[in-house]
Amino acid sequence: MPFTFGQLVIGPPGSGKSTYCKKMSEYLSKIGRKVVIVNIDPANDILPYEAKVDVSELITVEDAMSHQQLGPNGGLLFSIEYLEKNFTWFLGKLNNYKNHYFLFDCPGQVELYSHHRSMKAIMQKLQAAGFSLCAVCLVDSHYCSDPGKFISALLLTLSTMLHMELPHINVLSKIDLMSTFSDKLPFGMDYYTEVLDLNYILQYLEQEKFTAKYKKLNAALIEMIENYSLVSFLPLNIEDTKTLIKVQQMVDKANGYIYSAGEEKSVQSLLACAVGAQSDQQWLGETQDKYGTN
Ligand SMILES: Nc1nc2c(ncn2[C@@H]2O[C@H](COP(=O)(O)OP(=O)(O)OP(=O)(O)O)[C@@H](O)[C@H]2O)c(=O)[nH]1
Ligand SMILES: [Mg+2]
Repeated sequence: MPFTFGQLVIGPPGSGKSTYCKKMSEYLSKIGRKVVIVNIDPANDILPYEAKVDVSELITVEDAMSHQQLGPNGGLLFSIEYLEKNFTWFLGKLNNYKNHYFLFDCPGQVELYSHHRSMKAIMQKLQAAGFSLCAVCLVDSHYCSDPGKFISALLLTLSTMLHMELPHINVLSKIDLMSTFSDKLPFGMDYYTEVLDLNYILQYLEQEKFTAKYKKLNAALIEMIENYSLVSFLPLNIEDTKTLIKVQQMVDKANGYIYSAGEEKSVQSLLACAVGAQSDQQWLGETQDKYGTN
């Protein structure tokens, strides 16, 4: 069975998921792919793109809230569970777009990816139906401005990677804004993207007036994150096509798109990825210089 390729675009609220789907779709269309954006955020009422498949045709958060007497968060979780129950409807909609590349724009409720079971179940069903997906997890670079926030973002990212069990690319979004808070960054961008020795950031946390218990907790969290050694990020400014291409190349490798048969540009893409891999450090250095975070 030939694979259908795509990206599951996830991350905390406001991290840039919908904007990423719009820009990635524009870029992929330019290089000749037939792209479909699927909105699976039932609270997304204003979309910056045309969603060919939209979960709000099935259910909206307002429906869930009023019929089930739930608050906004409960309504969202109910809606995703409802989508899981109505997977046949969902797959039917997706199947209208044979030979397309899919971008799934997701809600910002992070519990959906870190421990709730429905989103994972939907992805497993899609994989069983022939979809080869890569999770693209966007994290706002503003989290780097505070050591405690950065550690919590790392922890969330790690839990998401372990829970979703998908090929996974983490992205530090809005790096164009990093220079506006560079006075709060004790390290260069590579420290945050490569997740270098976290004991250094612990020292900055310890300068703050927190309790001994809080410091001990963070030391234990850091040790766990480092032991897994799974989390790193690609920097992205959505208006900087170079950074978008880098993400696309890594995603193509992760979901196997570059190895797909019948893809005209597969050799070209393979070469592009190989070249990218050789100069990763150089590329990161250039990006760091460009965004003034050295
Ligand atoms: N400066 C800057 N702003 C960005 C970038 N990417 C997204 N934004 C802005 O960030 C804001 C939130 O973007 P969205 O795409 O709506 O974020 P989202 O993750 O879909 O948000 P929710 O769906 O509410 O969780 C918008 O104002 C975007 O224009 C970026 O790379 N740089
Ligand atoms: Mg959105």
